Amino acid sequence: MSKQLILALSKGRILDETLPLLAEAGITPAEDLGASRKLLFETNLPDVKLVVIRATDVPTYVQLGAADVGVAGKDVLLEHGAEGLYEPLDLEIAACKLMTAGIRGAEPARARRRVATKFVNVAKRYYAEQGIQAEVIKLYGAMELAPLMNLADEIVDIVDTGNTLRANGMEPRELIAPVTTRLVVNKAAMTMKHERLKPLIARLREAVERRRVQAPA
Ligand code: PRT
Ligand code: MG
Repeated sequence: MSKQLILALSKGRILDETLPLLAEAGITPAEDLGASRKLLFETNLPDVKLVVIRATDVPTYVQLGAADVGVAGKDVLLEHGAEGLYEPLDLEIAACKLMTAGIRGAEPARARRRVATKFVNVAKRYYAEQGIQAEVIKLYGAMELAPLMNLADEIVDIVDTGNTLRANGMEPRELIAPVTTRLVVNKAAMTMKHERLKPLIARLREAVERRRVQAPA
C-alpha cells in the first residue's frame, strides 16, 4: 500500500462547505481547485492528496480502496450501502433531509404508489418498511417535475428549505432520514494505514468540535 493518503472529496455544494472545514483542520490544497481542470491535487501535508469527484462516486472510490478516505453525503451513503466503509465522523455540513413529497393537497392515488427518485434503494427500503406497495422509477434529475407531469404520485428527494417543492406546487410529506456530510474510511486502510489516518481523523474531529463550541446547535 502506498504511504500517501488519498482523500476523495465530493464536488459541488459539499465541496464548498468541505474546503473551509479542511482549512480549519490544517489541510489546504496546494493550488486553487476551482482554477484548474485537474482532478488530483497535492496539499500542504506531504502525505495527503485530494481527488475531487462526483458525489455519487465517492463511496465507490473509498470502498474499493482507490481512495483511503472520502467526504460524502449521508444520502449518497444510504443509497450506495455501507459495505467496506467505516463512517467515523459526522462533519456536520451540508445538512438537509431525505423526504417523500407530493403535489400539495393531493391524496396518495393508486394502491400501488408510483415514486420517482434518484434514490432508488433508499425509496424501495423506505416504502417496504412502511408496508406501502410502491413502484420506484429511477430519474437522474428534476424530481419535482415527475408528479406535475403525472409520471409519479410521489418523489423521494433532498429537501432543505422546502422552497423548491413549494415553487412547484408540492409539499414535503414524510421524513426518511436527516442528512449531513460524513467522513468515510476504507476498512482495510483503517487497519493498514492506521498510523496516518488517526491524526487526520483527529484533526477533522477537532475542527468539527471547535465549530460546535462556537455555534451551539
Ligand atoms: O450534480 P450531480 O448529480 O453530480 O450531484 P448533485 O446535484 O447531487 O450534487 P450537489 O452539488 O447538488 O450536492 C449534493 C449533495 O449535497 C447531496 O448529496 C446532499 O448530501 C447535499 N445537500 C445539502 C443537498 C442539498 N442540501 C440540497 N438542498 N443536495 C441537494 N439539494 C437540492 C435538492 O435536490 C433540491 O433540488 O436543493 C433542492 C432543495 O432545496 P430547498 O432548499 O429548495 O428545499
Ligand atoms: Mg447538481
